[in-house]
Amino acid sequence: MTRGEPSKTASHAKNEGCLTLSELVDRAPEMTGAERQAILEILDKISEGARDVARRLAMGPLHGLTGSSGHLNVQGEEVQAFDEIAQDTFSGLLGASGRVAVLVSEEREHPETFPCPGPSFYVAMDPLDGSSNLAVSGPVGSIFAIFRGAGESLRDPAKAVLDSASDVVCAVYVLYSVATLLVIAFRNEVRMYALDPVAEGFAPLPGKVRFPDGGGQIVSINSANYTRWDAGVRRYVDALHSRSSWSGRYVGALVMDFHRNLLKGGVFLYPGDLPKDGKGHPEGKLRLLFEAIPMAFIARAAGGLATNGKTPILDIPATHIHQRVALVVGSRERVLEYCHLAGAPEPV
Ligand code: AHM
Ligand code: MG
Repeated sequence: MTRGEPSKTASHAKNEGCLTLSELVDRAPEMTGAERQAILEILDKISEGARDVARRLAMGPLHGLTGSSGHLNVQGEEVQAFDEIAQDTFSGLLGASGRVAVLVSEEREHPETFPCPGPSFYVAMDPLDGSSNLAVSGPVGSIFAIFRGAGESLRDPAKAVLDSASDVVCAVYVLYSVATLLVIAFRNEVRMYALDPVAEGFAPLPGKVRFPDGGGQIVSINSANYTRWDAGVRRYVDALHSRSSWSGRYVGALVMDFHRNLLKGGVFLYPGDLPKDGKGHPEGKLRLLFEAIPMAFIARAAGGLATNGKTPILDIPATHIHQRVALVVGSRERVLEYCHLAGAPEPV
């Protein structure tokens, strides 16, 4: 694959509504020429890593790589073998790009810093989201937020990333499922690319990605936590149960659940839950930098909304790299409905 130019072998690539990566970056708002080149190179590295991770995931069961690595991560969660493989793959590629000055990851306690001669960016990533699904060959993902670097000396890289977290330039997720999809958002549009495993490149799919008209009817939430939610969330779920016009769908991999709701219409929720038997996530389970901010940015670019139930996700101050938040993200209609029924302020 030529740098920044996804494979065009798939038939849909001939459609006029398709954009190569470089065409997409050229249309993105508010960037200098040098920044566009840097972003294109970062996206190129993410594509290369996604292609590699997809190939290795497909071989995972044959190599016995579907279980735990035997370690716990910084947050005390079991690290799967593929969490480490994806971490090393993306960290290696992004670090060597000369375009990423700081990389923070769900899998690393501290930021990594890299030499960066020109315009630089900071990247936050969840290298393998939903990795517990690998035990059953279920879908998983990778998530990236790209922030504009402040261009200062990096005496405190963690602070530099936190200070830049409100300045998202681009957000990306990769879905590894029956197909491998790359979904890229700038402020003005969301585009989708599919991996052609024969040509070994990503080919563009036609058209902008938007939540469907009407906002859809799908609700994705882990209902096993019902008794540990606050009254507003329980009221919302109770109200859904008295209706016929909704469907519950939950895979347990944010990328998959979000992606379905983006294409079909719906909302994903992971609210805070009160601790019980030593388990629980009172602030929410998902991470602000690695999961909530990139998905909120993509949702907004696709016409949707995201909130923690009090504040729009993209307005929450980032105070800690591994900060957790409650997350309600999806179509505008479904998120506003949640706010109405749960008694939460509207995130607009
Ligand atoms: P991970 O990034 O460590 O895999 O954890 C995040 C995952 C999300 O993908 C998913 O939405 C959520 O955790 C599922 O959690 P639960 O099993 O508690 O429903
Ligand atoms: Mg995750």
